Amino acid sequence: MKRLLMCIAAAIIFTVALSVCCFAADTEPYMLGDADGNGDVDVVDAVKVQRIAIFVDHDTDGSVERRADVNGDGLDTVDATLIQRHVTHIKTPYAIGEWIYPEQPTEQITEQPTQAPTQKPTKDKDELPFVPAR
Ligand SMILES: [Ca+2]
Ligand SMILES: [Ca+2]
Repeated sequence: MKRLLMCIAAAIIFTVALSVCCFAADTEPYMLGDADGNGDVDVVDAVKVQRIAIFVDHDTDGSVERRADVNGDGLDTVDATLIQRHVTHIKTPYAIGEWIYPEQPTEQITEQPTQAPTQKPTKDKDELPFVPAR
């Protein structure tokens, strides 16, 4: 039983840590089409996308899809083809090779009370204490 609770606690901690890491990664700038994240778009990126598309390689954290899904419909061989076109200087309608700067999360503005209470509620001196009837 104790081991089961430890496993559940570890799973919860891992999930929270992973979501924090993913959230942080989503705000980092990236080069569109740079599947391997080395700062350049070349044929290696196209091959990586092809390998993922045919399940030879894996995109475990979604970072490759984020960088290499150039047409925004999910990572597939079309993205690999578009990257190959960019590498061979054939024009595409996508911003392959350009840096993408995701919007930074904005701070939540919470409504502040307009005026703090200035006076404590007072008890009426003439008010008699409640005495239950017997
Ligand atoms: Ca690359
Ligand atoms: Ca795509």
